[in-house]
Amino acid sequence: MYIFLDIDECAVGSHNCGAGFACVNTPGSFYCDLKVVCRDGFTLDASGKCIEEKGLVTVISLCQTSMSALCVNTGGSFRCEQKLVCGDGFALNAAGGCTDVDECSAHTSPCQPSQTCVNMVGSYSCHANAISCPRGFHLSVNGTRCKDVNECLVGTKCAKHVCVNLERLYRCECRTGYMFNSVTKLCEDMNECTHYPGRLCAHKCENTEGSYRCSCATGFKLAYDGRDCQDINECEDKPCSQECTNVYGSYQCYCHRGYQLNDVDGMTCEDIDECTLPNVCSYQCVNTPGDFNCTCPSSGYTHSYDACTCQDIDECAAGTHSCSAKETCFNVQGGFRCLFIECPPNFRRAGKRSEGNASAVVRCVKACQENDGNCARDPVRIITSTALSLPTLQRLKEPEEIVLLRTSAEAKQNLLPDEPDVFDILATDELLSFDVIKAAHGVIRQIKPVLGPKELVLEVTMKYVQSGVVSQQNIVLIHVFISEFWF
Ligand SMILES: [Ca+2]
Ligand SMILES: [Ca+2]
Ligand SMILES: [Ca+2]
Ligand SMILES: [Ca+2]
Repeated sequence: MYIFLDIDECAVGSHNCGAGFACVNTPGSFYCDLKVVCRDGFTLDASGKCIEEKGLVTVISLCQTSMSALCVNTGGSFRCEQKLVCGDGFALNAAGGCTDVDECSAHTSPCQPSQTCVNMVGSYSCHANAISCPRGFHLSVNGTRCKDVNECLVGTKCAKHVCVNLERLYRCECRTGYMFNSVTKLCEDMNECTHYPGRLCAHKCENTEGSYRCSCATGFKLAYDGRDCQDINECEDKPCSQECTNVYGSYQCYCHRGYQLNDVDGMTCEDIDECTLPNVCSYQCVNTPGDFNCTCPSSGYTHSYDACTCQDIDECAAGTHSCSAKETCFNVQGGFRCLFIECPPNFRRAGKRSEGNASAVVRCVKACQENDGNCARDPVRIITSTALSLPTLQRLKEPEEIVLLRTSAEAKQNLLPDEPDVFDILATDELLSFDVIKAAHGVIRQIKPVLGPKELVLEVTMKYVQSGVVSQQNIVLIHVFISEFWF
């Protein structure tokens, strides 16, 4: 900015205003003004009053007295007009006054291009331009105009992408996988998975910075095109402990007979413990990998054809017994017994002795000595001895009929009814595990479980009663051999 120091020419007397003119100071200059402006036909006298023009002399003197007076011929006369001299910055106007010149409106501004010209009365001033450029522009070096800012040269606007400068703004040409966000003005990762749903990957799409990745569901692998999914043949890696079958998207393990698949991993074949299943073996079960064995007691039994049940060896029939010639071999479960049954006194053995007869029934018939009254009066006529082999029955739901007592014709006297009237059990075990009942025939029943090995004798009487008197009594002795096992 220019600073003007004004000199008051009127005060210091350096003006050139003639008499009758007033010096008027202006900033930077001054001008001479008529103190009184007289209309035509009048003129200003020396005292500054307008007087009617009387003659030329006065006027001449007036014209002569002023260097700045202008003599104007009027045809036969003249008049004296004030010749105005305007100071710098002023121009004579049509009315004969001095008017301020607007220097700023001149064709060429008196100020520097970077300055703004401000007109003042009699002068002007230059002010530095205060140009405010809009966003995206900056002032040119000489300050005269706004130039586009090349944002691409400043910082890293588009990061690793191409920055393109535009008038007032810029844009980023994003690399593949990125999209320009016009709000943030940044290249942002494109989420291809949501942008093209279901079109990029056969199974699963996973967005990544600048790209995306396809992946497959369990049981599948990514194909070479990076998009499709192929079934994995899991069996190639031998995941199963035994047999493997590949299926689409998975695989299945199978086990050999005697094994079962582990519930948790579905891959491991585990031996089935058949021995935990009920009734697998009749005696003992030995589990083995993939199989099982049944064992039998160390003697007296053999495996049946199915290898699961134990079968008694009939030593009497096989001839492997050790009974003497006088004894009867009686086969029992798990062994044999050598029986030697003798008839009691006053009884004789009926029928022939049969060797090796497993039924081992010995019938003794009363044979009194002559004149033996007591013997003759004893109603016991026949004592039958026999043997019975029973398994151990752990539980009895209901009485088990074990012997049916049928009376043979020779065992009773004539005129007696077919069946005895009263059946009675005289001897049994201490737990009273057996009884006898009279049904159509007499029936000996086991009514409680008996744990073997155990041997006992059952004694049953059968009475024929006539007129309140026991007319005949038969006795049956049963040697019961209860084996250790249920077989
Ligand atoms: Ca992406
Ligand atoms: Ca598969
Ligand atoms: Ca097994
Ligand atoms: Ca046997």
